[in-house]
Amino acid sequence: MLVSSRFQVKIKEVIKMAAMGNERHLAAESTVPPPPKQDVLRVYSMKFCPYAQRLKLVLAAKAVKHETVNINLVKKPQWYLEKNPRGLVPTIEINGDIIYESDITSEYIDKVYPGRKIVTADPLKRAKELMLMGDHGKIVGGFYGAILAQDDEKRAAAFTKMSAGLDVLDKFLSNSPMPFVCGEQPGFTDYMMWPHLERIHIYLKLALANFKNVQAYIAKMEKDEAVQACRLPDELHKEFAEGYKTKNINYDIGDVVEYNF
Ligand SMILES: N[C@@H](CCC(=O)N[C@@H](CS)C(=O)NCC(=O)O)C(=O)O
Repeated sequence: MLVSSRFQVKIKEVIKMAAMGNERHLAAESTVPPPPKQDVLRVYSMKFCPYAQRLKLVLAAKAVKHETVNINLVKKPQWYLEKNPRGLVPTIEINGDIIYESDITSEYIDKVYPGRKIVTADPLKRAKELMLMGDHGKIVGGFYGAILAQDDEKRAAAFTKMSAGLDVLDKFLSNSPMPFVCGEQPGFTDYMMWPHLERIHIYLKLALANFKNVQAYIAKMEKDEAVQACRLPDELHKEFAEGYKTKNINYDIGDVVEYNF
């Protein structure tokens, strides 16, 4: 059967979007979903959350099957706070156990599921990656500062902060013979850093202007299969960021699927 190329693009787009989970975001009035079935991994997420995306990238890189329950973080259900008292996503639930925090859940997944090992095993390399992650905090802080800045002074301060972190990453990349922070292919640290870099690349591009190594690195990361699987359309990201900025968040934009618990 002949399938039009426009239709194929649409299918590709739907597959890509599905990795972040198109499930409706459950809000305060929702009832607690039944627990996941035996050995089924459930991820509590939010489609546009960069921290949930870290975990989703690791799940995609290791091809770990899971189900997604999306949470409305502005109107959080009480039942969700009982699972994760911090009220943040991501959280995972499996066989009655709950784990939260993006780095902790991602590292747990890497340890217990088959597939390639994502966390760098070499202690010296890992220590250097952890120091880099410390500086990545400046990129993250600057990123939120830049989105929420109400005036030029605050925006400039946020860009300065972002630049300080990007400068460290740029130098790290220029001093490394490897294409990715973790080596020949993206690993844990690449996936922990990617979601905020992706967003900067999508809607704060100017911040990257002076960092040629970071730009080249982003271009390489964009070709990674896990990165592509977790990529939402730029327009949707921009729409969400606009709602975030104006405190008028709509989580259920783009495709939305209902649950069949
Ligand atoms: N330290 C957490 C941060 C997660 C986080 O901030 N997630 C945001 C969504 S992107 C959230 O749940 N926000 C809800 C809130 O702040 O109440 C992690 O690494 O998982």
